[in-house]
Amino acid sequence: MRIERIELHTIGMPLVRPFETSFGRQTEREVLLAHVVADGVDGWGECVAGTTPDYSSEYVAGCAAVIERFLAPALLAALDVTADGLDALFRGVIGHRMAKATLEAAVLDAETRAAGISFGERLGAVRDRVECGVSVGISPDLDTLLAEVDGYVEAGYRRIKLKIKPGWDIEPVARVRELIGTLPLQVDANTAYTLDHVEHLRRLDEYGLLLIEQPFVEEDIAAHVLLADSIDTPVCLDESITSTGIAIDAIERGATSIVNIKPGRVGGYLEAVSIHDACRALDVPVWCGGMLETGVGRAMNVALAALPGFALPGDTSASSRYFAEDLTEPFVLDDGYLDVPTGPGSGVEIRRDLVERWALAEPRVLVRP
Ligand code: NPQ
Ligand code: MG
Repeated sequence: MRIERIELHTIGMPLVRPFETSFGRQTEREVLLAHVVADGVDGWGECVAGTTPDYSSEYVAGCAAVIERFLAPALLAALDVTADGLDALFRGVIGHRMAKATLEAAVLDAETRAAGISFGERLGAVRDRVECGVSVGISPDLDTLLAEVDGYVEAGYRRIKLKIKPGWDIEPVARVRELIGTLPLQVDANTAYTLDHVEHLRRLDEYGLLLIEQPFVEEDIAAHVLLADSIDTPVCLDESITSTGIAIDAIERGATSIVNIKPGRVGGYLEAVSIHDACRALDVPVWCGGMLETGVGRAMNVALAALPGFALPGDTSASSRYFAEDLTEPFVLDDGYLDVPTGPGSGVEIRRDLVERWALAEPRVLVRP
């Protein structure tokens, strides 16, 4: 394909409730969207970066800048763009995986729409629906937490994930376990602990958790190996896993026995599939993480989560978990599952009126020189 035009939109979407993690509290989701027009076909990609560089070093305005200055010019200058060729096209830019993933998603969307195939078909999906979990933020108090969890259980979610941090861990886990009985439960620390907490974290073993996600800083694979050796609860890496090579290394060193795959964090859906394939070859189960995506990113994540190695429910929640109104047709839970879209491309249509209504700035329009 030849890319004719790239538009960057930044929008703000109110969250149905504040979402608090060990690194911060969100009340609104700022979202960067890339819209490519290629041979008359539209493609949309969503950037998973947040407003501030707290989950990772990337953030919305930084992604927009690196796209505008470096990635989009490379894309617009190329004579024949394919999703498979983007890795080579973007090789001159180190890192900035979330920015690269945004354009990759848009190109994949355009490519699959032009070919008349779905995202699921393109990536290798083998299921027509996926099992869904939900990520529950840190609450002001235990009663509020229990009420929120109870609502998700009622809604049909098949797995609960609690955000934890020092001072908000054993007791919330104990109380939620008591509330939900044998429903699968896991925790996510978003790097809030240090090796000094190993003995404390061992107390989680009592609650039959599926896994503990990213207890330590992303660079410290060795610390995760130490924890994995002294705790029964499986250790699962999120922030640390930024490529297939790092995933294989972390698995071989014993730092992670389950892997959270987020396409944005690893540079795109094709790298996500590559990590899936590598984990499958090593018999390591994977699951699809979530980054408070709108329907655009959610549709693609649901397609990815339908690949055979995605053995655990993902953070692929319903639209209503985060938004009163989604940017696309809403994803609605059916018996704890979401259907994999079957239409061409991502299979969802973006509501252009909402992109306009929720715009935080004028769109940036980039064209071939
Ligand atoms: C995680 N997501 O698994 C992330 C963390 C996270 C669903 O728990 C803005 C941008 C807000 C990215 C909040 C879930 C975010 C964000 C949380 C990522 O670690
Ligand atoms: Mg996580």
